[in-house]
Amino acid sequence: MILGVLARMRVRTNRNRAPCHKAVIFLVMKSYSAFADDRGPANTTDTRLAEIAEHGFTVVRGGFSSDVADQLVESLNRIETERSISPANNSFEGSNTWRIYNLLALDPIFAQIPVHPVLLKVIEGVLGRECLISSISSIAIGPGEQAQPIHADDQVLPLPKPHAATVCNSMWALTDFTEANGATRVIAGSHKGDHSPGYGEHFESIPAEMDKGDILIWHGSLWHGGGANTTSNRRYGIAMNYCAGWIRQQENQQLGIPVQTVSQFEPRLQELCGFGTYRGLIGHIDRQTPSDILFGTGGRSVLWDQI
Ligand SMILES: O=C(O)CCC(=O)C(=O)O
Repeated sequence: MILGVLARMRVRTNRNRAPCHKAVIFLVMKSYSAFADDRGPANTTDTRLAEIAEHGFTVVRGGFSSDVADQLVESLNRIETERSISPANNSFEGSNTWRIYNLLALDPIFAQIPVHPVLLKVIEGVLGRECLISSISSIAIGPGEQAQPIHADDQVLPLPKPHAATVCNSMWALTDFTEANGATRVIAGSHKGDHSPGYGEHFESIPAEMDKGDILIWHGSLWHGGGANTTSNRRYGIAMNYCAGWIRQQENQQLGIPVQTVSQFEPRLQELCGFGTYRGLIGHIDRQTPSDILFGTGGRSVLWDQI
């Protein structure tokens, strides 16, 4: 099956050595746009999981409609104006990049994103059913932005690499993502390396070009970064990030989102925000599941009562 995936990707396996301590051969692809359109029954959760295991990433083509993309952009533009959001102006978040964090607190329109059925199935396959939202933010890369330093999203975690995925992230293309407008750049196979990239170093990478409505999903150890935008338009994306249920979320969803807002979420979204427990144990309050206390759901027992 992997051979089929490689054929579809038209990759060159020219055995460029990655800048790793341990020999890891990264695949060098000319362009991610070489991916065939993968809508259709041949693309199952299993084929996507196999791509992530092998290359570190996959793309769901046509994951959401153009109308949804436009509505999301409209909401982001409104929030940006209302909150006078401006670029953070540091080397990681960028000087011409508009980021809006904690989106679930800001507009109900974002509640559909974490529970997207195709995306969530893949994430659960990588991180397990008890995964959590790590963060959900928008990233609008503006004209003139430089390429972001290549990094791995799990590189602050003190775990020897390579390790099983603790983080699995996605990028929703709200506009077309092209090499020119700052499509996310990835280094295929880099999630298998024994370390994270040195900050600010140069690495050969390829642009994950996508049509508006596509979703890029990657293993948290994959080396990647936002691209430079040399066009005169913004590249709008939503970074929908998840983590395993047993590590800390990047954005604090329990304190960051008003409880009244969370009470309106569907139960699965409440769980993803961290109002459940991991294995009936981690995150309990006085032997109870937080959502049972707050929203009167379930009455789920603590692990110790189940053994
Ligand atoms: O904007 C992008 O394409 C990637 C951004 C990213 O990787 C990050 O900010 O961690």
